Amino acid sequence: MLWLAAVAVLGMRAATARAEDGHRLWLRYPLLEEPWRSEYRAVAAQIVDCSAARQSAVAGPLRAAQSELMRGLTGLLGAAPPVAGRITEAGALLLGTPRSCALVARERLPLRALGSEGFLIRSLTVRGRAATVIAANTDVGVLYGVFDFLRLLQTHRPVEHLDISSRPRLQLRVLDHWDNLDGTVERGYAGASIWDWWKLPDYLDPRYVEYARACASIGINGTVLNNVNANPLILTRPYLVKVAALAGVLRPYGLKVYLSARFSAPIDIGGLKTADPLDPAVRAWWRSKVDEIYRLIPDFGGVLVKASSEGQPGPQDYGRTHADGANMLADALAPHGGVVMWRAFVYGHSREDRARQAYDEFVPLDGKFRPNVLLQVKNGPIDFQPREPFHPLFGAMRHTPVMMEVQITKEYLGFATHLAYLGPLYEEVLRSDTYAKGKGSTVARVIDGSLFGYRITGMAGVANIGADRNWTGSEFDQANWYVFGRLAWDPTLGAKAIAEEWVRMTFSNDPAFVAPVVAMMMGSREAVVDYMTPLGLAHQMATGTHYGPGPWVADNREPDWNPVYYNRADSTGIGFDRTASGSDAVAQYAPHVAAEFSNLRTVPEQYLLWFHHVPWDYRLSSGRTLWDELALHYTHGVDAVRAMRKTWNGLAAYVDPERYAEVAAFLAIQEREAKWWRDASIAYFQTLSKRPLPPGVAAPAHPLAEYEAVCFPSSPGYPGKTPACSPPNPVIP
Ligand code: BDP
Repeated sequence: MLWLAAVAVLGMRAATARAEDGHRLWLRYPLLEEPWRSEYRAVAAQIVDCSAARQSAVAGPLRAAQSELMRGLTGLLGAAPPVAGRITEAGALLLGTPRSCALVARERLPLRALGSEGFLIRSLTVRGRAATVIAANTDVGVLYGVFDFLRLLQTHRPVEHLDISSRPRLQLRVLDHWDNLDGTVERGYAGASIWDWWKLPDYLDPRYVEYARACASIGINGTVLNNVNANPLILTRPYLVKVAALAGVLRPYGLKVYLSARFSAPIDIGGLKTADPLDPAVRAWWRSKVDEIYRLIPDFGGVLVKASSEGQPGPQDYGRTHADGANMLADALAPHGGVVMWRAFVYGHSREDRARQAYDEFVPLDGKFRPNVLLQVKNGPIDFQPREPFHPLFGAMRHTPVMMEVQITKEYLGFATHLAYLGPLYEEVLRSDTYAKGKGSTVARVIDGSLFGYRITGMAGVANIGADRNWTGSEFDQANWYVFGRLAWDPTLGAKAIAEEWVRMTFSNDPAFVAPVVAMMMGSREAVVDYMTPLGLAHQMATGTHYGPGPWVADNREPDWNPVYYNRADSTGIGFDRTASGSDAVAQYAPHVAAEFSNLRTVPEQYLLWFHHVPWDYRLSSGRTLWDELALHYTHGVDAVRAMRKTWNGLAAYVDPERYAEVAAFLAIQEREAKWWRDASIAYFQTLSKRPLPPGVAAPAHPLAEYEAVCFPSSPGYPGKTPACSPPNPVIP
């Protein structure tokens, strides 16, 4: 009988519970258990709507803050606390700015240092009653404060004696969507674009608000709506009207809209014969185009530009410099307060070493850019690899604000089905020391402006968001969106602490779940490095799709599209000599760093083959030969994924069945493909090293030819491109 009753209760629960499809991200607000529910109820017994002018009735960040607080508390506490115009009981929550709330003004809180986006959360006593105030100088600051307060509740932190103040260290915290107007997403693995250009501006998908809430909850304050490989049509009036409609939805959440601009737009849509940045007609065209944009979107953020790179038009087509191009746009935007984010991702193919090019092109231009130009530099000198050393432009541009671009989408890290938490990757770059002004000149201090006194600062992440129900194509990829926002707010935060926050909010606060999952996440990126590109290897991915191994690929038209260009493996050894005896790219770093990287004895082993061509029998710090160590790293990568699977298999009891099953299935894919990477890479490199595998390392399961034959007729994230292989053979041996 008891058993039957239990089954019935469980059945009812299952029927009423909302299916967990990941859609609510880290903003699930599930009903808290005791003792937290009672504790928090005491602190949030009442919400005080102190807005004298009732500004909160107007759509804007303050109203968004109030409704988020309501939504959060209703979920977490089981019922919404009453709202009153003044404090009537202990445990009141006050939110507002000194302007919107007389009570906040009366408390004389130290708000000045918080700037225009920071917030303060403080426990205090008002007229003898315990209260908590969430205050800021601006409404959007209040919104960020509310999300922070809810985070405390969601992660079971004490809230009786709060004294928190926080302000973002970076000004522009931006998502770059590589979304095309036809709804596809370049390097997107979460389905179609979330922007439904066809139905805009008349239909505003409720998803846009959900997106804005998620972004605001982690402090993201800007979004570039379209692909850097930009379609000029986005700048035509019909599309600008659609953009304006989106901007209207995102604005109450503190999100500014930016667009990627195609440099040749004056020709493409303006009917001019040239896009020469020094041509008066071209300059006038951009000025009037920008004026038009601001008439529609008064708080438009500015433009992102990929120019003279990978076949995109740019100032170099007219014999002009990047500074000429960027300044022309900057001049058009300056009267409106807009910025230009000019990308430093440039490469042409004649180069001996692609890693050198951005530095060589931009360093001579330092000081020649207008004050509203930021140079947007990828974290590493090549292209979003599982691991790269930091880009030498960090620390080299003293007079030009440099912002960092990272990829949140996992183009080179196994798409959505490989679990790789990118927090450690971002943290590794941010903490790298450029030595530009001696020890302690970290990349974080370059981009937060404190090293060189930049007046504008920022960080951009290439979004991993799509129309999939769970937004990012996998549950765990949500953590990469999350950690990007948190680190852009404060680059000194730790990847591990952020992972823990995310796990607690997204899944469970149970320590028996949190600890192993955080450990799994923290090791996951290194596992990918090991099974794909250990010891400083890079760009070993198959052509075009960048999915799966292709270390043997040598048949691309352009040398630097070929993995062999990067691995330089031959019978003598492997690795790219970037020291003085090779391309000397190492000289682009500050002398202290250059000395460390160029010396075989001091270069960190994780960058060994990035900087050096090393004989197969060279002995590493372990005492083992390079060949043995390489084989072991590949194998460790596979073992690590196996261990992740085992961890997850033991956690079914803590997760809803839907999300549990998805993660389990993806980990199975990852294990199979990690082995594919290991086997294929070892099979290929062994044809050159001609050495036996060390003890404990299994031989590849299949002959090299079978790995070489794998190629996919279509793959996500590479829209409209013909497969770079024939015949198609998507069978992984
Ligand atoms: C590469 C991608 C390509 C992008 C390019 C970029 O493969 O799709 O267009 O970066 O950042 O990683 O512009």
